[in-house]
Amino acid sequence: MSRAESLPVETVCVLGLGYVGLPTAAVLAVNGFRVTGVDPRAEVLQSVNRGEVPIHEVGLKTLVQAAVNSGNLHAQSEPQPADVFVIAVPTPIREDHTADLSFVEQAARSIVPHLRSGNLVLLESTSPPGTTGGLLTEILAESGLTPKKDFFVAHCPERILPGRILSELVQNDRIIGGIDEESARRAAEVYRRVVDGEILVTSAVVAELVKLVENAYRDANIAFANEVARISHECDADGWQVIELANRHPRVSILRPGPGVGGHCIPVDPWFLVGAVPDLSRLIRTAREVNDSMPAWVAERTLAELADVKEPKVSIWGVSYKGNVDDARETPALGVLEILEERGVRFSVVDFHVKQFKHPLDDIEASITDADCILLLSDHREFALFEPAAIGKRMRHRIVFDTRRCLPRDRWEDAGFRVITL
Ligand code: SAJ
Repeated sequence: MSRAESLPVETVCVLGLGYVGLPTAAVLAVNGFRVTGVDPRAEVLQSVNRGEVPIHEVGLKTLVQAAVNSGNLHAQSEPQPADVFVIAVPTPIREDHTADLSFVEQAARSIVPHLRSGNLVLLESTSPPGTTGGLLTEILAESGLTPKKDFFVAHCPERILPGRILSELVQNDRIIGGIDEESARRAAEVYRRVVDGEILVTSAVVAELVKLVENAYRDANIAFANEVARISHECDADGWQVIELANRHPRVSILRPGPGVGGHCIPVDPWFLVGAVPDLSRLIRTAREVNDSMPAWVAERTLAELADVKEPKVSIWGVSYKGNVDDARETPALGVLEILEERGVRFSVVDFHVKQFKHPLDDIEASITDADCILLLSDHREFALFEPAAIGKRMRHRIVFDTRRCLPRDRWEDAGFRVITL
């Protein structure tokens, strides 16, 4: 079989301009590729083409501006012919925890009419094992072209951490999994032009599993921390101290307990493993269940603290899924607030990063005035800077439940607060 020639890559079409696709498109553009960014959302296209960004991420605006001003990045609603297609669309789970691959399917189908001999298609979206060599390649083959001969496909999972996207995009090692060696070789060539980290080449299914295992590992470690926190609570011990002291052992490294695990990745990706091989992924499933039980536990502990207070009011500090990011979708805060609401507890939410939320966002003064308890759910850096004495003066009761251990405990206790941690 004679393969399509490998010509220097000049044009790239990135499908999906979200947390992964937009920074990826911008980094490719400032490195000399001519990039078309594709997204169905008109408001995203408009803002990108103006050199603005619809999401808050350190340095992203400057990068997108540079990319657009260089003339190398343009956003539009439909794909167009290119040397390389990069798919960076969401892969959520359905209610029943099965993978929803409809965005990958749509993206692949939208590439089909533009697919040409010699093209390379890269799947960055986290996907269940077998997706790249199966579903994706099969849809692309509907073009009439032959995979591994006319066109090439690789899974290059994104591994960037929201809050550190730009540095991690360039510095992280990249796993490149081809449906064959030639696909992997071609994909590695592209990433080598923009990535400082090492390029590690493997098969598509190994790359799929590596990405899922990374997030399942983090989920299990957080679940372990959460379980330790709950066991310690039952034993009247400080769970944070237990973890901190255990971590002084040279071979122990437990993550931080919290009000639950949010975001679009860690609570989702482990289910792809459970779905693929349910009988063999018992630990991974249990970790998910432990982490999913945390919002209810936090809500119940809050209610228990307020049991003797008439018509309590809670000031909620932070609702994003983690500290210092503006993303409140899939946040554990929603689960906590749902229970408080069901029990008729009044609450008022403060978040300096989040712009849109299910509940109204208040200013700090309004939120703490006459409050009986502060319930801190996201560790935004600003919260640690507040003067507890001034906060306490406005409150009815001085109770703070710091689920992230973000506040300087001594200062809050000196100001007369009862400080609760997990
Ligand atoms: N969390 C804890 N305790 C911890 C660490 C995190 O409760 O010690 C919680 C956070 O508050 C948050 C959730 O876990 O609710 C997830 O946050 P995260 O910072 O661990 O991860 P994400 O979802 O922002 O990004 C992860 C990263 N994966 C790993 O670190 C293995 C990132 O590298 C991936 O690229 C990203 O998922 C993704 O897109 O898959």
